[in-house]
Amino acid sequence: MSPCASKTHRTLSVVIPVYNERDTWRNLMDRVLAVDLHGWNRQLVLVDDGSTDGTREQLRELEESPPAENGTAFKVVFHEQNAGKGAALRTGFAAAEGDVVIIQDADLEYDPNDYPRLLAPLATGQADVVYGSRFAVRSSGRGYIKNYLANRFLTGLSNLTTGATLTDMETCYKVFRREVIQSVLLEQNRFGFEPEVTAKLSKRGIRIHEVPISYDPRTHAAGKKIGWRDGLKAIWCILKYGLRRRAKPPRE
Ligand SMILES: Nc1nc2c(ncn2[C@@H]2O[C@H](COP(=O)(O)OP(=O)(O)O)[C@@H](O)[C@H]2O)c(=O)[nH]1
Ligand SMILES: [Mg+2]
Repeated sequence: MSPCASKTHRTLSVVIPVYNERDTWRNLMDRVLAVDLHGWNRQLVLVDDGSTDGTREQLRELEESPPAENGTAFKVVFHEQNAGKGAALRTGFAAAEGDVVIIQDADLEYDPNDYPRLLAPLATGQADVVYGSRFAVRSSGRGYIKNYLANRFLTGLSNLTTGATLTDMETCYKVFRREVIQSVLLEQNRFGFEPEVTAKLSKRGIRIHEVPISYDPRTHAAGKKIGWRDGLKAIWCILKYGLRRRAKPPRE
């Protein structure tokens, strides 16, 4: 079913955290603008996370003269200092105004052509939250074997603590009804965001719907920044948020 089958002219907010991505963010933005969303309007929310490689200045120019794209609104927000992907996302979610919010990294690892397939379960009311899984189909790229194994391990550990049955908890493509993501109190500033949001949604009894997506992994030389320290932090966050009990209602 096409994403607009049940309702047209809804808006998708694409939240893009950007940190030192001068070689990719513009190309990424063009790809986001080129996707056929079958009637959805678009809002792009770009959050510069204190870039020091020239990206910040480029984004200032975009803020002053955004491209005139039909049905697309632009918001550019700047962090004074680098604060991390999680912090950039919190800023982006607060600025989002669409019906649905998707997270889009500013590199070219994920393909915006997957948006219609990610939006479909939300458009039909089947789901409030959708994750794009890189590992649900074998044809998708896997990147470094160490990253692949770390992702599988972290997803398995996360499932054990939340009761979910995800195949890719660490995926960038997380899509939410805006009210849902704006109602989650988030505190992790860096990559701890992924296990934190997954655990907090699961604890609320929100089922996360997964759809397969494609993945074109980049190398460290091409700018990939995530490392083993982020993996250790993810384990800590899975245990911290996953093992935390649901808040009990106060006693009479
Ligand atoms: N690594 C990193 N990425 C950040 C930060 N703030 C925002 N981002 C953005 O968050 C996204 C994810 O980062 P990335 O390095 O691509 O992660 P990776 O591809 O998994 O290594 C990218 O769009 C970054 O530009 C930060 O402090 N560190
Ligand atoms: Mg990336």
